[in-house]
Amino acid sequence: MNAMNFINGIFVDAIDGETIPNINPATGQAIGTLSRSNHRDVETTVRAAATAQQDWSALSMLERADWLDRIADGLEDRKEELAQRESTDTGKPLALARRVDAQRSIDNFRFFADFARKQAPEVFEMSDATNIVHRNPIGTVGLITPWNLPLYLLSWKVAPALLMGNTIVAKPSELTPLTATLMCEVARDVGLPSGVLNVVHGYGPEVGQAILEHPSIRAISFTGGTATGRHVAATAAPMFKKLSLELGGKNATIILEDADLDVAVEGSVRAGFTNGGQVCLCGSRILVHASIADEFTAKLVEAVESMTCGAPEHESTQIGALISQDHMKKVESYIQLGIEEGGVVLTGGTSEMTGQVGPSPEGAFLRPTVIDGLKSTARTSTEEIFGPVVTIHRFNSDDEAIEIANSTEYGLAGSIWSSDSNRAHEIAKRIETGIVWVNTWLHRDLRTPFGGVKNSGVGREGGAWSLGFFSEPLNVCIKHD
Ligand code: TXE
Repeated sequence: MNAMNFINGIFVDAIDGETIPNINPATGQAIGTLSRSNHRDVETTVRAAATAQQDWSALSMLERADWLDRIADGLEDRKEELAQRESTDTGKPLALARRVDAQRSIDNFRFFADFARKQAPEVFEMSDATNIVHRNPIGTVGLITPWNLPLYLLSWKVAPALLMGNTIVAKPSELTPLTATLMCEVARDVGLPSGVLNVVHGYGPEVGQAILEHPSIRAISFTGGTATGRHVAATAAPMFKKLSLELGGKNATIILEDADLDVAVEGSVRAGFTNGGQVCLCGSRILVHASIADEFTAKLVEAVESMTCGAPEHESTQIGALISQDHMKKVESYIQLGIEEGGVVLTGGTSEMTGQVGPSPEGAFLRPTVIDGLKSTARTSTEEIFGPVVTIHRFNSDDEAIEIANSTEYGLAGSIWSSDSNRAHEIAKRIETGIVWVNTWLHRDLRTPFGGVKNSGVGREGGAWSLGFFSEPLNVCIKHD
């Protein structure tokens, strides 16, 4: 199927008529095309979005919350199709796409609708005056999203942006256009006013760049790689656009010597290999207390070797294809680098080492890989690989674990596994990061702040943080008579 732009309530080709092939990474086959848009398409879209903004912002937040519920209902009706499209676009297991991508995309709309209904007026009384804080829309906002959790991450931005009265110009990853298209079909079918939600497809340096540069787009919410994020900031910041950047991660999974080993192994596998390790929150560096390291490592390798890899459509598949052949080559080059840096591959490796995993030789399949013996400062241990590869590091004290955890340029997430939650909490407070889980991973309460420090990004999204980002507060101070 072909993914066309959705502008002013209708699906249209790019003005220049150009397209990009869309490849299913599990088969290597083209499954359709997407529009290859540029600044001309963005110009048309911004005009539509600006026109729609007046009526949309005139609705109350509660009326807009009802629209979010209608979109959620529409997505729910097409949930299976949503999961199928996500799996076909990304190569991820269909079961995962159902459980995570489809479900959480729906949940994002529902969550923000409910959250809006719980908002209390922001009023600050003085002895002689009353302050009333209004949350005004920003106007038209630009949303740029990656390929790893396509609609999940896009809906995480779309829902609060709409709720706060903004209109949207969104650009999904050129590798995964299909579910953004489904969301637009739903928006059209439920009757969302034209021009409120617009999607333009194409390459980052072309249509993405035009969004960054357009003077009428007053805020950019971006999720993607750190290098792209740096470019986004350099382009948008001098125009004083509001910026939210959710970038890469190289997160530590810390196993203390008092952890329940079976629970820690299961958690480490989940943190390391969910979505083939292609989640910015994945725990790709496992830090384990030296006294239990051998036992833990043996159990981890056994668990990883029992994972089912292969055809995304099989119910039992835990690891499907990576996003593309190019990305797989990048991941393989890191495994090779790990070997050159002195690492020992305990299981997995490059496809040359392990042979064909998936159903098709054209598919981007790679066995989950565990590398031991690397210095914690090695490139393989500190750079984001974004694939099914974890490295193991030993520590002898809490201080040493914290030092290793903090020794990357990233600071997005992490997890600590221990039977002493107070001790784990004390360690968590000293990790330079945005979120730490204790004895769990990816356990999300959507009211909490989400985002990173250092090169993992700027700002937070989630609950009140999202409402804050997608609005401009206006304080009215009224002097009492
Ligand atoms: O991301 P990009 P890529 C990491 C991961 C991965 C690396 C590169 O390490 O290997 O980033 O992945 C758009 N102006 N993450 O290349 O390029 C692009 O079209 C405006 C982490 O896919 O950052 C896409 O829509 N937009 C991550 C979006 O930016 C531009 C998830 C993200 O793509 C642009 C994905 C430009 N000049 C990758 N150039 C996470 N944190 O979850 C590109 N884009």
